[in-house]
Amino acid sequence: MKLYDLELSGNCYKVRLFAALAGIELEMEPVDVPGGAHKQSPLIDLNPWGQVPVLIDDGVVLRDSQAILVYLARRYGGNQWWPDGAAQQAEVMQWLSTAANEIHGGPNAARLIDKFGNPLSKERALEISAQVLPLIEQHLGQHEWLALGRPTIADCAVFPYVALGWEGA
Ligand SMILES: N[C@@H](CCC(=O)N[C@@H](CS)C(=O)NCC(=O)O)C(=O)O
Repeated sequence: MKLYDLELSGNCYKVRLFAALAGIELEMEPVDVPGGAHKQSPLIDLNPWGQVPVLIDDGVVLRDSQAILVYLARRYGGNQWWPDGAAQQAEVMQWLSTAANEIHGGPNAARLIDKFGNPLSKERALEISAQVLPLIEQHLGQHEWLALGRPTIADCAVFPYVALGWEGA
């Protein structure tokens, strides 16, 4: 199983974190994103979005860290990480959406501006961060884990950009 990876990427971090916790072996394929390799073949053929992470496993090609987490957990991780029940799956899914939406637009965007010079609105990134981070703080003040009272891929999706948040404070 091959992961097209960028070490500094929080989205790639999500996949590496879960793989490490679940004991899934990844063949790492570093992508020279600063040099533009993600916009060229072979990456662009695998992911027309021109982004990492990309996972290849057994003929399956996947982009998007949340989708990769669901795939890996479902196929290799067991029920504890991605449960079968409708309500339980939706509870985890709420947090995957938070990672892809508010955390992406908040702490991730602020870090992109400060660390990589991306031309995004810092004001807007901090505004979104100021909305989402207290909600996470409040939730974790009352729950040990984000969903289901145990570690799930929700934690793997949310943790990296929150932990790296100080790089875009
Ligand atoms: N929704 C995607 C976003 C992926 C993404 O934004 N990847 C960044 C690295 S963290 C990237 O490849 N950026 C280069 C670009 O967009 O040109 C995910 O969750 O994996």
